Amino acid sequence: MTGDLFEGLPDLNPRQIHLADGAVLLRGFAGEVDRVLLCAVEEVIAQAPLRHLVTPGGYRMSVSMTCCGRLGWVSDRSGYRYDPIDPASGQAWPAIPAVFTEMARNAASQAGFESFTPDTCLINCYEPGSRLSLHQDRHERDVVAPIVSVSLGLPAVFLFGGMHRSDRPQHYRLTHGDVAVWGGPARFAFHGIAPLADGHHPMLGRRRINVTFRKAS
Ligand code: MD3
Ligand code: FE
Repeated sequence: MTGDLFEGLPDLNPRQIHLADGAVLLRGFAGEVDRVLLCAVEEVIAQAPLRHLVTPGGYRMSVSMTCCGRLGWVSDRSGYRYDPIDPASGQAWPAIPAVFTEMARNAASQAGFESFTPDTCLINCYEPGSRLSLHQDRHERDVVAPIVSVSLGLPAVFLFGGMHRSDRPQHYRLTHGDVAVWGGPARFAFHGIAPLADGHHPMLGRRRINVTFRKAS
């Protein structure tokens, strides 16, 4: 009967947070599969090592990254693009581990996007001080499909802006196991990650890993 006491009171620690039209944060959604996800990340990194991209403007990014799936995100003097070949190996990117696809599909479904099948994953690795400046993700061919992200390791401050770079971003703390689904109008919001604070995570030490799942091709 204790349930009655709390009925009608706002949930002060919700697991599913509505961020914007089409954007949902699923707190701890990947908490139970974190080890399996990290094993899969390690498998990808063994075949396509993390690297610091150099922006078309000549700056080395503080975040290191790699990819798996049909396409990968590459950058050189000619610009940014999705490419079926890993320039570091001259080979195709590793296949998407089954556990990635399943987790992304379940999260998308939870957020109301049925039958999401990602074909491309980006893996970002942050160390203390690494940051990702405000940007839009608009190079994917399928822009109706959402992007799903999972955070592992050290917590980060996620900056969620509006449709214009100059819109003041809202701040959200993303912690180990948090999954977010970005669809609808939110798909084109400016977003970024504030410089990572130092710390220690039991599984990842001084690192944060973010994996995003997309339909890019
Ligand atoms: C909102 N990654 O890989 S994940 C990226 O934590 C990227 O590494 C960040 O931005 C990271 O492009 C943020 C959350 C995220 C991912 C894609 C989005 C938020 C998004 C696309 C549109 C709007
Ligand atoms: Fe992004």
